[in-house]
Amino acid sequence: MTRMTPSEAFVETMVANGVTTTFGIMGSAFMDAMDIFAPAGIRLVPVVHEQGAAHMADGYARVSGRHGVVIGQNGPGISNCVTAIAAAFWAHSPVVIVTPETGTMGIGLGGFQEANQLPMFEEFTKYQGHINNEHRMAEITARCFDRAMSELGPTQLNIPRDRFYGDIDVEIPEPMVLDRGAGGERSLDEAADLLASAEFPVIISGGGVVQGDAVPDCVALAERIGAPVVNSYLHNDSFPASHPQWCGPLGYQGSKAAMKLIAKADVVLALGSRLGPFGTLPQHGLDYWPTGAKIIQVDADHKMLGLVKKITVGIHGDAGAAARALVARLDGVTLACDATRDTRMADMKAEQDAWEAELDEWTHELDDFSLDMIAQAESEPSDWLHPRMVLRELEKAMPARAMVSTDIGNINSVANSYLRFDEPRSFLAPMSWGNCGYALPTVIGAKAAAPDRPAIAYSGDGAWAMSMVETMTAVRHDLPVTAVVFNNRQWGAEKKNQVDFYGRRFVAGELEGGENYSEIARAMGAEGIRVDKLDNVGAALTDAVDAQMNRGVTTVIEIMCTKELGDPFRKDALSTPVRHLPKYKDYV
Ligand SMILES: Cc1ncc(C[n+]2csc(CCOP(=O)(O)OP(=O)(O)O)c2C)c(N)n1
Ligand SMILES: [Mg+2]
Repeated sequence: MTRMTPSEAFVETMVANGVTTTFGIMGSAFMDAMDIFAPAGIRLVPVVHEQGAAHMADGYARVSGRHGVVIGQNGPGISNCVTAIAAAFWAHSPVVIVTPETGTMGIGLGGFQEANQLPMFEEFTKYQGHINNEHRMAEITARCFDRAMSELGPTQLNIPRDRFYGDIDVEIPEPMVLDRGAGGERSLDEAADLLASAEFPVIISGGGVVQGDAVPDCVALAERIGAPVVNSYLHNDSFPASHPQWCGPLGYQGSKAAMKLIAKADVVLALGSRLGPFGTLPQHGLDYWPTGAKIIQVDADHKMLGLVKKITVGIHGDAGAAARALVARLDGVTLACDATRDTRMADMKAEQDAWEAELDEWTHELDDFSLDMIAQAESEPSDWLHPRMVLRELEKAMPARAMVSTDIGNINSVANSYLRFDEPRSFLAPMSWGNCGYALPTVIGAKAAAPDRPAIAYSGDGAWAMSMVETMTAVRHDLPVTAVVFNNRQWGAEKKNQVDFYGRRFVAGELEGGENYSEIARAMGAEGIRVDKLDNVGAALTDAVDAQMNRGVTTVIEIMCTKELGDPFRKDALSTPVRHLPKYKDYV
C-alpha cells in the first residue's frame, strides 16, 4: 500500500495501463489530476469540441489496439461526447471515457454543470464505474480499463469532482490481460466437419479478425480451403486486398464479386462478425444472402451468435484462435472442395475481373436525376467531377499503409467499392451508428496512434462542416492529416431519398452558400487546395500525403463534384408516401 491522493491513484492506474495520450478539453472538475498528467508521461490533446475528442479516442484505439481515453468537464463537456461514444460502441472500440461529475455534496440541488452522467452513456458502454468513495479510485479505474478490453467497447469512469481529493492508501492494480480461447471443442469439431464436406465454402472476414490481429490466421484458413474471402460491411481491412482470394466487401455499395460468390455458398464461415442487419442488406439489386447455406459463426461475444442470421454452428471464441483450431482440424483431411479448387479459383478470378471492369466503366451514375444533374453541370461554366471517377483516382494514388476514415454521406458510401487495404487497422468508419462528422476527428486520433502512417479522411461537404473545426487540433498539436472533401453543395445522401420517394421535393437538402472549404482550411492554418480537374486528383493526394509525412502539414483537398447521387442507404426502410388530408394530396 502506498499513500497517495485519489488524483495520483487515478493517474497511476492510467500509467499502469500504458496510457500515453488522452483527448479532451480541460476543465476545473479534473484539474487536480490533469496537473500531473505531464510528469506521468500522459499527453492531453486539447480539441475544439469534445465530440471530436471521443472520436479521436476511438480512432486511436482502433489503430493501436490499445485504450483510447477521452476526458472532459462535467455536464456539457461530457454530454458533448455522447454521439462519438455511441460510434465507438458500435465499432467495439476499447475507449475509456472519464466523466468528472458534480461533487457529491451538490448533486441534486441544481447547481452548475450538473447532470446524472451515468444514464447518458448507459446504452453505449460495456461497463460504468462510479467512484462512490475515493478509496476505490484505483480499483474502479482499473476495472474500467480491464472491461474496455475484455468486453471490447467503451467503458465509463464517473468521478464526482470532490473524489479527486483526500489521502488514500492503495496498491495500483496490474492490468488484466485476457487470453481468449478458440471456442468449445464440440462446436469447432462440427464446424470442421461442415467445412470438410462443403462444395463451395465462403469466408466472411469481420471486425473480429481486425481486432483479434487475426488476418494471418484468416489467410491460412482461406488458403487451406481455397475459399473466396469477403469482408463484412466496412471492414475492408480484414483481409489483404492484394491476396488472390480477396473478393471485396458485402453490404451497402460493396463488391458485386463478393455478393455473387457468397450467393453460391453452401457453407459460410463468418469469422469475427456479428452479421449485423444493415451490413447484409441486398445491394445492386442482388439479394445475395445464401439462405440455404449452412452458416458457421465465430464471435468473441456469445450474445452475437445467431442473433441476426440463422446459424448452423456458433463458436464462442477468438477469431484468430478459432481459425487456427480449424486449420489444425483440417490438417491431413481430404476436403470435398479440394477436387474443385482450380475451378473455384477461376470462378473467383472471373467475378473479381468482371467487377473491376464494371467499376472502370461505371464512370458516373445513370439514374434520371443523376443524368439531369450531369447535364446541368455541363451547361455551367465551372468544372464538376464525377464522384466515381474521383474515387477511382484517389484509389490509384492511395499511399502504402494508409489509414482511411470515411464519413456518412452518398459519395463516402460509394467510396466503399474503391477502398482496399493490405493491412488491418486501416479503415475507420462510423459503422452502424452512421453519424455524419466522424471522419476527420477519428483519423486525427489514428494519426496520434500511428504517426508513421499516412492518415486520410473522406467527408462530404455537409459532414465536413460538422467536424472541420478539428482541423485546428491537427494544426495546433502536430497531428498532421489529409482530408478530402467532396463538395457537391448538398446533403446528398438524404436528398437521394427525396429523389426516389418524394418526387424531388427538396426540403433542407441544399448547401448552396458558396463556401470555399480550401480557403476555410487555410484560415485554420492548414493547406487548402481546390480540385476541379480529374487529372489533378491523384497528384493532389500524393502531394498532400507528402506534406503530411515529410513536413507535418495538414491539407484539405476540396474536390468539386457534380450533384449526381448513387444508390441510397435506406431503400429498405422507406415507402411511397400516403396522404389522407386533402391539403397534402399533391405530396405523394
Ligand atoms: C449526425 C447526423 N446527422 C444527420 C444524419 C443524416 N444524414 C445521413 S447522410 C446525410 C447527408 C450527408 O451529406 P454530405 O456530407 O454533404 O455528403 P453527400 O451525401 O452529399 O455525399 C445526412 C444529413 C446523420 N447520418 N448523422
Ligand atoms: Mg454533400
